[in-house]
Amino acid sequence: MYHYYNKDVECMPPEQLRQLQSERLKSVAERNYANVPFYKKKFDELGLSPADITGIDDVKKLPFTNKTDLRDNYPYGLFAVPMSDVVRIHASSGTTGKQTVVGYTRRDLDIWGEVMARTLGAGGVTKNDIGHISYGYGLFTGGLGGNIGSETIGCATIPASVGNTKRQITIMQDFKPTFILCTPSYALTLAEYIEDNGIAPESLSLKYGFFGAEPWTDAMKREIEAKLRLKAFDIYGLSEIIGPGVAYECEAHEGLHVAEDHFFIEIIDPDTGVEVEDGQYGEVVFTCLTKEALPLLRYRTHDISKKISAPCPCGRTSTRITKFAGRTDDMLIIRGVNVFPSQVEAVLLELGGLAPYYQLVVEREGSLDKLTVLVELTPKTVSGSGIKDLQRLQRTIAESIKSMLGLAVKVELVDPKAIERFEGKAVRVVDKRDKAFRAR
Ligand code: DLL
Repeated sequence: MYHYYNKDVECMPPEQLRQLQSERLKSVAERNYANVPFYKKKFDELGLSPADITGIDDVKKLPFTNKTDLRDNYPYGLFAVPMSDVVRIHASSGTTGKQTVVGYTRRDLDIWGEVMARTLGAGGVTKNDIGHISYGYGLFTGGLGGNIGSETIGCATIPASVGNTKRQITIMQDFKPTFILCTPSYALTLAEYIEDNGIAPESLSLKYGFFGAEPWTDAMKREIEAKLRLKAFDIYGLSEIIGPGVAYECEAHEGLHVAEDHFFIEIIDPDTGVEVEDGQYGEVVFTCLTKEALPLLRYRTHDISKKISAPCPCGRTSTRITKFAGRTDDMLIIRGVNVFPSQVEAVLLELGGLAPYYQLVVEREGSLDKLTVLVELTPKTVSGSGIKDLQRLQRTIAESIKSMLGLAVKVELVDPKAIERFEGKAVRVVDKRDKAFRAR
């Protein structure tokens, strides 16, 4: 049996959904043209009038929006409502450049509550559950996004935020939350803490966990499920679109459902901007259909996924996409081979005997790029292996990565706990090359 927060909308007949999207697209094109000078200029340059947008297929006529457009119009230049209608501001720091500022009207917050409630509801959460939110509260959208979804369903909600792992575990033991939200890397940190301190995972009474904000593999998911004894769900989103709640996994665990009555999705070839064939990987692009404060048009996420055309057994009708492989800008190009950290993660966790912590270090030696994979051993592997076993393990890892990626890498085994632990998003790549050599 599948669960839903808003079954009527989530399982709406496809023609009705298209009709709704068409009406909403017309309205959002008009609002942007009338209220955002940046979009008016873009429309005018393309010789496009809002009246040319007559249905959802006309989305292709609209201009793309890039992160640089938000930065160039920092902080509020792309807002489509007066500041007096804005009730919340978030920002995403990013790794380079100025931060990106996003705003919400009261109605935008209602939409956020709705899509996050759908996300949690798809995992089976009801108002009888208790939620523990361990995403950061603050300008990052994870904490308050989880919070609004949990409260919208009517769950008792614990705004634990990140950090102080010992305290988090005590809260879980005492307050008995039944679900948790945090990054997959922090879920592993929590799992490690209870393991190290001899705490039984059952004493935490968690039934489900909603993990996202960074790429993670199915192997990582199995690891988290086994260690925390819960069902793990992938949740996706980005601040520019609304925060978490843009797409979510259901109990079929076969990809993510996009909340497409609010966020229209296209998947394009990042080089040409043209939509790829269904089932091909490409860059995900979203158009906000209902947002008021920042209704971005064709926002280029740099995230890579593909559409799944077969209907989902759960009956949801909106577009379903595969788990995210990574971002175009996380992709390393090493001697011509494209490498996503998540591919290395999948290899490592399949092998067994290794801790789920790793880091990719890229250096340039002469004219060649060199990739070193730091792999953390588990205490059990360390105590139970001699030098020869460890050398064999090192070779096996290098060979498995070579057969998966077609790339020779150097593998370094490191002691348990040698790799940094993260409370928020993990840093998987250390790029020591000069900027000029990075394929970004
Ligand atoms: O990370 C919003 C969020 C919070 C999503 C909590 C899920 C849970 P930003 O900080 O703006 O927003 O970062 C957005 O994170 O473009 C992806 O590259 C990445 N990302 C988010 N969710 C996933 C996921 C939040 N489930 C960027 N899988 C996005 C892979 C993800 N990558």
